[in-house]
Amino acid sequence: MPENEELKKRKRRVDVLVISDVHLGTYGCHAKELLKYLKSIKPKTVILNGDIIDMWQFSKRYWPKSHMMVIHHIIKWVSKGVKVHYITGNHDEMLRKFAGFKMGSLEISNKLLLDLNDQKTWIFHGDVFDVTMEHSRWLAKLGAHGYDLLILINAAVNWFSVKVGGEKLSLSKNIKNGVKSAVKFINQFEQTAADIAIENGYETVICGHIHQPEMRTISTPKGQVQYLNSGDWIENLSALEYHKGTWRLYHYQEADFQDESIDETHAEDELLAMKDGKDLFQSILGEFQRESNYVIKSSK
Ligand SMILES: [Mn+2]
Repeated sequence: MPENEELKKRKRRVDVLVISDVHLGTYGCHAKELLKYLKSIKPKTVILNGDIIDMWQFSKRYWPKSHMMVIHHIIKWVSKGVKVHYITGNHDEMLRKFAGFKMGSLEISNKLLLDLNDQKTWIFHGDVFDVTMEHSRWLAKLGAHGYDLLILINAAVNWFSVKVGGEKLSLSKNIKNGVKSAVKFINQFEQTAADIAIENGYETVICGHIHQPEMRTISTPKGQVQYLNSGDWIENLSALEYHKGTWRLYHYQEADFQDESIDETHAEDELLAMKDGKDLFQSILGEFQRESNYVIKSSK
């Protein structure tokens, strides 16, 4: 490939990359822009903080090459030994039963606790706040188990809601109800995340889910915490980058990538037709195995 030497030099080093709410498999996903961005950096650790593949809206008809190429790129990182954490969200909750799964440098989990420069950093998607927003503050008092309890409550409420013929409760509906309530919701979300983080003695809390990129300190009478949100790749095209001890909120700018084009000829030719999230997961595992076999062979 002609890009090799020059592009490698230009790749920006990042200690930790956090992206969320990519929603691969939906029309709104800016996969090409994301791919240009991913190709421009060289991360040591990658945290995919939920809703990366949208398995609710996943349709057999819409799975463009650029979407598969994003997965390819991430798998390539895994096969090169880049640490990749896949944290589940509500649109990829089918993966929640795979929490604890490890393969090479890939790991699936529901939440993650990292020590970054002695800063206890708590990372999770955030949909667990949806159905319990008003009551979740007391969960803070339950300490470390509070989050697991939230996951259970959320699953139970959604199960019940679907059983009685309703829909799963989702944030997008709250947003459609008006900007005012959306602003209130976002504030409440950020405040709840901060409260629970402070209660547990975490210095930094990182969420996704509300598609609202953010980086700010939240103070409460009990202390303060750095609240970060990686935003999304539907509207904001944003990410979080941690490098040399500092967090930065990245915003995609088309002008930065004017000369780059995405060569789609290397992607899979067939459109993937899958019945559900489990099939997609199996297919991604297959991709991963193929990619790592290739690496093993070529390193011999
Ligand atoms: Mn979400």
